[in-house]
Amino acid sequence: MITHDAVRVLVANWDGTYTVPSRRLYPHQWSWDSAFIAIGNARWSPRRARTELLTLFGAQWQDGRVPHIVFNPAVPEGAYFPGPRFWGVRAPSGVATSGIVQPPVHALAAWKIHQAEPDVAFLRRIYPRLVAQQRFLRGERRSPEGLISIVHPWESGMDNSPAWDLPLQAVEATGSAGGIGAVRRDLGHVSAAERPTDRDYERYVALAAAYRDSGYRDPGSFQVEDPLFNAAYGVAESVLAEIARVCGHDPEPHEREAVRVTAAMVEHLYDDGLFHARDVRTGCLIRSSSAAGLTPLLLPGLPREIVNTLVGTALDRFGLKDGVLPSYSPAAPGFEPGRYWRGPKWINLSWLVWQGLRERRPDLAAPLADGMIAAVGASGFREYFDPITLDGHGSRDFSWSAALIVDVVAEHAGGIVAEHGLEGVPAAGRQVGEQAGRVGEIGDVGDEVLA
Ligand code: 2M8
Repeated sequence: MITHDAVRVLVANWDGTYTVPSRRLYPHQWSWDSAFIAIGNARWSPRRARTELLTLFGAQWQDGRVPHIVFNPAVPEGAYFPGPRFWGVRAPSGVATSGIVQPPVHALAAWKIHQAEPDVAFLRRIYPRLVAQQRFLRGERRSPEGLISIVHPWESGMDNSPAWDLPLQAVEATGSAGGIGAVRRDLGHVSAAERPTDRDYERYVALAAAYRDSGYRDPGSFQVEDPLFNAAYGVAESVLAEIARVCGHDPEPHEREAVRVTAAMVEHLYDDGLFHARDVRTGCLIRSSSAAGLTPLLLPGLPREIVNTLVGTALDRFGLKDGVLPSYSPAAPGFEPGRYWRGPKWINLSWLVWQGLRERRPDLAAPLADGMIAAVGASGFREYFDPITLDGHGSRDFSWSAALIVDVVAEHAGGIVAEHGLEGVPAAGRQVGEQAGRVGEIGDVGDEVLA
């Protein structure tokens, strides 16, 4: 059963207080991965889901930023590049981290965990941390247009998107001794045809080094406002309003901020039926065909006519009705069906758009859910999938693919429910836990994190 297999992947990737995205390719804790993983874990072990988020926020910096990687000190430096020595920084807790961020989907995850198993004490504990995360973004990254910028393609989560090709041209690639190929670890696990080119990697490393050398303060030669990142920021404010209400805080500032950022996105990022990124350095829109441009569907306050136009774009340019959502439109130049973020279908991206469509267009949300299940049914819990053949690419046993499938199966009231239904999910967790001999609701998580 698909839920058993998914839980098995999540159990295998669990490190005691958090889950690695993939054992070999990504052997540490990643920020937005943990949010997606917690959403799936909430369905079978809410306690584990709470621990996942609290572990991540345990590495939050004084300024509120939540680093995109929290390094496991037990993993050798050479297992992942760039590792802790490259970033050269520690959180106040003492753990080594990176210094950049990822889309703030964590408030949404916290709220979903609470919905799966109400726990006001957990919400009270995580709320100030989520607020500090948003405050960092407003304080350090907000442009005069009122939008949040990212300073590295890695901060978008869609690292190798063709949308970044143009702004990356302004970045001078610094050569590394022996060539970047000598330090890249990813190519030891995944074929070069499925990963970014050396040239792109050189630019990623140059940008990260420059940001590091500025004390993680000054945006360097890459500064863009990304629709996915801003949609996540806006949804976080809407959800924080709900959390504030439960915790007895004032929801109004969050509601106002959600309305404000939605309006700024419509004014500055929307054009020709899709949201686009904007290059802060040139002031120009980067017109691309990235599925990031559909994720503002997540925003509850998005005007009706824009929702309708985005749905039209999803159908016409992305082939949504067949349940397939490529990360980049197959009709656009730059589309590559098997290369990381340049066209493949990713489960997290489908899930985000599915969230935005569930109430507004259940007729389209249902095939999208079927499409996610079909992809893992065809190729397993791969990191990404060819959107046409559903062939699997990138790493195997990839955590967010497993976790979000658990969530989709638990929620999706289609024909599949009888086979993999809601009751099946907690049962799968229990059974896999028993088989693994160490995973259950009690005693499967580090108590020090929950204490
Ligand atoms: C990928 O990014 C990392 C760098 O952060 C990498 O390629 O080494 C991206 O898909 C990113 O969105 C994801 O969070 C990370 C771990 O799954 O892998």
